[in-house]
Amino acid sequence: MRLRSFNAPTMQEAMALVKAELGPDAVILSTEQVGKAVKLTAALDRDAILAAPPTGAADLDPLEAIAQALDFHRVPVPLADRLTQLAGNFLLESPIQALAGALRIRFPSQPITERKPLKPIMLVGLPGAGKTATLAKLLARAKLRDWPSIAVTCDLVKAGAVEQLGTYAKALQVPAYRAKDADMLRRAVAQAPAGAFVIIDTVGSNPLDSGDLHHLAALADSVKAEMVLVMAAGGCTVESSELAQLYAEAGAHRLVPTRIDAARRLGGILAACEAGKFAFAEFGTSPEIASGLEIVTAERLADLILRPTLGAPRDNQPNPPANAARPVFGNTV
Ligand SMILES: Nc1nc2c(ncn2[C@@H]2O[C@H](COP(=O)(O)OP(=O)(O)OP(=O)(O)O)[C@@H](O)[C@H]2O)c(=O)[nH]1
Ligand SMILES: [Mg+2]
Repeated sequence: MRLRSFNAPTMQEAMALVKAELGPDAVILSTEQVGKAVKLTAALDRDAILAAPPTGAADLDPLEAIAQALDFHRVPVPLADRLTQLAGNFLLESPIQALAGALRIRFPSQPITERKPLKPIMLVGLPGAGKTATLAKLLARAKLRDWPSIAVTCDLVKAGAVEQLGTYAKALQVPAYRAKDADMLRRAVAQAPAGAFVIIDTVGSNPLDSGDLHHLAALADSVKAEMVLVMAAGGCTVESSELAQLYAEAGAHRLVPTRIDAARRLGGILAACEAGKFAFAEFGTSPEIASGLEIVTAERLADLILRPTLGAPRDNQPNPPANAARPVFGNTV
């Protein structure tokens, strides 16, 4: 069996190298993100690979395991078929590696806190989606990176919304502003030191109401902000994808799925991401502000998708015991 590793900036380029060097019969054994490059390990002798003992929990045919899992999550059939087909290119040792390979191609990952955003980030989404909690989690991550930051809320409607932001901002020692319209938002954002991370909260919106979407687009436009959709996992796939598409049409390009820890089925957020042609930003994986936001790799997402059907328990982040030290919000909640 000839084993070879290939490094390239993108998966497609790595695949092209494999094909050029080993020919069309090469089998992808593993994929790995190494810094900004993709490392792909491939082999030529397919029979030898098939004869090797499986490394994962699955004694099932890997593609069958993937198809079953996608069905369990109610992933829309055309998307499930495409993912399974793509996963076939990453045969055959573990279904997690194969599905991760497919997810990496289909769902780009662009975390907000990987490098300091050049534009203000404006979080939008349905009422209760997790926008304000996500704002606080992003601020906490920015704090860890020593980024100067400011927070602005445009939610002057919900009772307690300003106080909610104020509590988070005070704990993180981040200046916080309220803005009831585009003019005030412009003035608030102008207070930010040069190069600061600017994050904007919005009132829960109704994407079926074009007035709501126009209002969000006007707010974003007034400060050249990037709209980021926040959406709770576990929703109906059709509903999630249709609503996501409306937010995409209003100008959102990235998606923060929240409540991953409390969702049994992830088809809704996969369908939403696909329908809106979004990239995944961070994922909300617990209500904890200090630890509830994760950069979810393709492998971790594949693991989350496959776990229920492979029979393994969900590996949720455990909540810390009530008396455990909470690094950022120790005295505020
Ligand atoms: N389990 C879990 N709960 C979360 C997560 N993200 C947010 N929440 C909870 O979801 C609830 C709503 O969160 P908010 O951040 O207030 O939601 P919002 O979108 O700002 O709500 P509105 O301002 O009313 O539109 C809160 O109880 C949060 O703690 C998550 O990733 N996991
Ligand atoms: Mg809110």
